[in-house]
Amino acid sequence: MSEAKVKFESVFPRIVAELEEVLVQSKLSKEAIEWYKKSLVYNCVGGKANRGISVIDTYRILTKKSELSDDEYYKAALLGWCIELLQAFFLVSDDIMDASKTRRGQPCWYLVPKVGMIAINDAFMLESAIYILLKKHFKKETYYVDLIETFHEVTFQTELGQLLDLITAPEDEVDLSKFSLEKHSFIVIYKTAFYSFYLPVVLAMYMAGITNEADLQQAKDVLIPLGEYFQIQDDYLDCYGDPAVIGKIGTDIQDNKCGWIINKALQKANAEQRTILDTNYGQKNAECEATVKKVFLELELEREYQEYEEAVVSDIRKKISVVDESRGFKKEVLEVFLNKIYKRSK
Ligand code: DMA
Ligand code: MG
Ligand code: MG
Ligand code: MG
Repeated sequence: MSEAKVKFESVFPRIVAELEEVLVQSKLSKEAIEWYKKSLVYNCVGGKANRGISVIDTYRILTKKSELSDDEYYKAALLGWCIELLQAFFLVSDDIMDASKTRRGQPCWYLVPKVGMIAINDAFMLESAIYILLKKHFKKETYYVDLIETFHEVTFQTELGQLLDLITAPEDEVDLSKFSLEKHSFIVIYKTAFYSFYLPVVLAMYMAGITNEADLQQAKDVLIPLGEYFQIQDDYLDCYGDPAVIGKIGTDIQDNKCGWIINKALQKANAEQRTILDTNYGQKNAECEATVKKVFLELELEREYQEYEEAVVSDIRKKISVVDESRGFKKEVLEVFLNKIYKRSK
């Protein structure tokens, strides 16, 4: 594990203790307190924590400080953990809605014995923790309201994205003619790019005091395409990734998802292949899924993906190269982000 991640994770027990204290103050039973702690640990730890660590990396770059004081580190890490809590809230609910089986190499939270649909309330409580922590640590800051508004706006954008993702993938009505790469792009920008890419950077910008409208816009102009690329990687890995490496078993084909791979397949398929896709995509059984994957193989979508990746990365690098650093924003923030995800396999 990287040094940055070890340090970031070492902060988490303190966050759990702070949240536990709120329940103690509210006189909750020991059983309830233990439940919440278990949900926090199970759902927040064990991932890559890229989003959370990016807040700290970005803050360091923007303030030009290679070493942060303990206090400063804790504050940046808190914002990072607030994103990880938001992510946990989305993932617990996403796994129920997508009928997924595993996450981060273990059963999805709703599949853990005795949890079941209590996971829905647990998801809400993961989200609520964000605002408890923000109030406790940032209430006195001039940018407190900006933090809260940003979390609320980005949460709503993600929920809009999840709504589109779900209604574009009805369980009982497979109609591939409704899919398109344009729809896909819209869905993934909303469901992934805002909270995974724009949010970590904008939080660090608020903390560093670099909040000129033009700089927020510059950040967004690169981070949204970067987030779109990241979700296309996620779509690719759903089909071609190794479950032992990505920690989850792909569900997109059986779930009738309007993912990148099927959209590329639809562009390239001949009439015969199209018929096979029409009858096998979105069916809840492994044979149909395997048949779909066979067509994907014929269509050489892996090569298609590699070409896409090179093209999009070169485009993003161009966008980064014209970023204006005169007001305090830094290209390096974006370069670091891109390098973290380029050619990722998990
Ligand atoms: C991810 O969509 C979006 C959110 C908001 C969790 P997804 O269902 O493709 O994610 P995963 O592949 O991790 O289940
Ligand atoms: Mg999912
Ligand atoms: Mg999903
Ligand atoms: Mg996915």
